[in-house]
Amino acid sequence: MTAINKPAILISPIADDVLSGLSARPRQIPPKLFYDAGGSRLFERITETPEYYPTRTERAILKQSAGEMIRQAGKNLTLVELGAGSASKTHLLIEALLRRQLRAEFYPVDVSSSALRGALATLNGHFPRLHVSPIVADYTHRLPALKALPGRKLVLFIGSTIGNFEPEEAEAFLKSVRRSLQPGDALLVGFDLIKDADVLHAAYNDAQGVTAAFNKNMLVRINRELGGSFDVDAFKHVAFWNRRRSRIEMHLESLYEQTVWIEDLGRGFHFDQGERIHTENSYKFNAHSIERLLRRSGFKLEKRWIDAKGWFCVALARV
Ligand code: AVI
Repeated sequence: MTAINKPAILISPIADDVLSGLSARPRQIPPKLFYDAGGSRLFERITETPEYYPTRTERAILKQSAGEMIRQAGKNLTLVELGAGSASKTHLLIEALLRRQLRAEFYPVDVSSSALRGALATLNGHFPRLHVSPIVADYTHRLPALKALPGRKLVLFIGSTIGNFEPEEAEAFLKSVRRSLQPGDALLVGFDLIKDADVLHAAYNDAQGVTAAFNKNMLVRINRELGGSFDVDAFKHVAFWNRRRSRIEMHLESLYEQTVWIEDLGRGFHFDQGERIHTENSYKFNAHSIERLLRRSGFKLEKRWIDAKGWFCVALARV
């Protein structure tokens, strides 16, 4: 008898999120779906637009105060970076660390193995006294066993990614980081601060339209990975400051009444004119909300560094 091998059914890992998100009311697609290779490149381009201040402001704070941050964190540090990507801003902290320690261990954690490979190559070239051990993991689901690592840990969560979590998710996530650490270990987090609505609005509506392309890339990705038939020109990028909830919201708004067929989901989705898909929240903080989030998560805020305009904050918290 000949065994008949059933063909494997290849369903993209984004299928569940897209099906449940587009079936929900209001419709929503989680922001993690932005970051395929094209989306990650578009995000890098956003950070270079004149309007998008967070990346360059955080970098300037690190440039100015990395030495103080490392001194404040303590002696004999082991660095861990969650969502390290290419670890480009981390160079500033590593330089400061290696001015105080002869050798150091660095554990960059990221879902993207290609980003980590890039980080490894550049860091090895730059810092011969640094031992880099990349960890490929989705740290939002399961943190690597940090307790087993040697020395006092300094966990970096920079880039204001904490703002892309819903408040209860941010607290649950920081609690899980807290549980993976020991007393005396430290956490360095980047927070984007509440500021003039015009500055916030411009940062998410850049004149070149890079953020719009980043937002619409979600539809491009669904077309490619799930056989979708989205006409990206039939949706417009919408981003606005929601003062009451202290967040920038991003949406994709249907310009006409239309039905979009998604082959791999075996169904169509009807959109009314003006109907939106909610794609991202980017929460902004103040001194009070930063202190409260850290305290509720089991950390004690120890020191903050803020730029002269008061636009961005890097906070050091202790277990
Ligand atoms: C990655 N994250 C901190 C960015 C932000 O500002 O919330 C993502 C982004 N969305 C639009 N522009 C940038």
